[in-house]
Amino acid sequence: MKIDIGPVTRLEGHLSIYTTIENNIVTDARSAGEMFRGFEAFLRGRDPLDAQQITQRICGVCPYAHAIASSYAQENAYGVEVPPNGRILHNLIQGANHLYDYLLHFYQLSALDFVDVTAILKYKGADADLTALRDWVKAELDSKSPFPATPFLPRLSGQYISSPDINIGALKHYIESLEIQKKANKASAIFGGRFPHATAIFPGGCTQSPTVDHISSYRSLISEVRDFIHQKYIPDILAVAAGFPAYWNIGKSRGGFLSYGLMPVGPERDGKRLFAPGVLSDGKMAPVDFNAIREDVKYSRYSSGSGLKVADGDLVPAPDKEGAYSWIKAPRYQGKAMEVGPAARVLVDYVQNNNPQVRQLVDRFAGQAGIQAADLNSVLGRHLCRAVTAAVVADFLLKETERIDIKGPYMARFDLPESCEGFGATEASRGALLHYIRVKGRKIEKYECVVPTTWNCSPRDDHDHPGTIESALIGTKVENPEEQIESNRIVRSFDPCLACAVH
Ligand code: NFE
Repeated sequence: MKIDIGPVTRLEGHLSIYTTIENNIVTDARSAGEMFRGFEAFLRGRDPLDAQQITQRICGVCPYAHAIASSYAQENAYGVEVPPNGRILHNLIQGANHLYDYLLHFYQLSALDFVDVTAILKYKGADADLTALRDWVKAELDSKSPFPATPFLPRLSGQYISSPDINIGALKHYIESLEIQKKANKASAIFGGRFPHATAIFPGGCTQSPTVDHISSYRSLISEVRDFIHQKYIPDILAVAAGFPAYWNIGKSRGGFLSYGLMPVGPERDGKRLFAPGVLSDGKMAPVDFNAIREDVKYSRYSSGSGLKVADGDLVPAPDKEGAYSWIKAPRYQGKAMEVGPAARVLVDYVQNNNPQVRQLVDRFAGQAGIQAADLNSVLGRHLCRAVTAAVVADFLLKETERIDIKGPYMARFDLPESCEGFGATEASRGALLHYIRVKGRKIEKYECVVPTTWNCSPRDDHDHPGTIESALIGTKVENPEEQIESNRIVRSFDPCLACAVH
């Protein structure tokens, strides 16, 4: 039986998931991005120094990651030496965006897969936000309109959290988290200039000088976000995990794990990072080699060559291509699908024993849940790894502010070469993000982005091997094939962003 569970809601953009179900098991799954963008095509011929601005428009959720990857690529291409303040300001802007993004993903996009929103109907307290929520939910249940006025109902059938206290607490945090996300965005805008789409990020640093006032405002906002992470976000994730332990075994991807490492901690762009880069495949760790990445398009709506290296990437749209079912390309590392994102980032760091705080948090939470590190490859694992990243990043940002030298330079001086090329790699919230720039005659000759959701939501490759989410869905047992709350939970655990995936 073929069931289309798309367009999947509570994610960014247009994602269709086509499943085949036999005896309540997903025996096949196809992930399809439904909209063409074309950034790589219209970047050609532009001024290279506009790239970190233009590529931010790929997405309104993770714009800074694109600006940072673009800045790194340009620094690499132009041979820029980045002053310590430049590195720190990049990190402060990018890190605050990670914190915002994890809270948004958990509370607004994923929690309602587990939290019973109808528990609010019994709420008798005086909290104005919660009584408003109660009235909304009640109106929605009473109304027979097929077009709901709020994001809460209708919902998929399945088991939800039964404890009224946990449900009401999580709904309260759902509302509070909106204010906290605003604080994270304000913090990044202090140095970035605005949210989204920062004006101040530039290759080699930032156009906004760090003053004592800026630093103390930033610190106070991030401290509030950090408190929320520890007091509400992490306990809520652990409560969901305790209520749905089967989800440590549901949604396992079947390729490797790729992380480019997040945030340089020293002056070297390619030196040590807060989260280490690496490829974890068949239980073995290896350093990342950009030349091992190829993008297949056998099942993607492009007539350009398949299996091209990043630096040779091409983009010729072919909407009616025979057999193609997605606008997303199929990136592969040494021919293999890779999961990217929080679980990959944490596992790659954990296995290399890079960051002691990562190891300590993973061991503590895994001990509480009675799981092994390998079980982080799961629906709950991805949620938990976002929380681990958030805790580590928040502490790091506060320490980074202490390392700013107010009198030091915060931008690099450089000349734009006539011709050059460079790679820039970072971890966006959703995973490994790579930009490549080639400049000729001081204009962009080629620009390529290999983006987290492109890896995770990729279709079949040239050898007919499934993409990461496809592989995580295949084999899943579903109670109700028409609705598949299990498949929805799996897809959302990756936090897909289709604007990024197709770019
Ligand atoms: Ni549009 Fe993005 C992130 C990037 S995901 S959200 O995080 O890069 O593919």
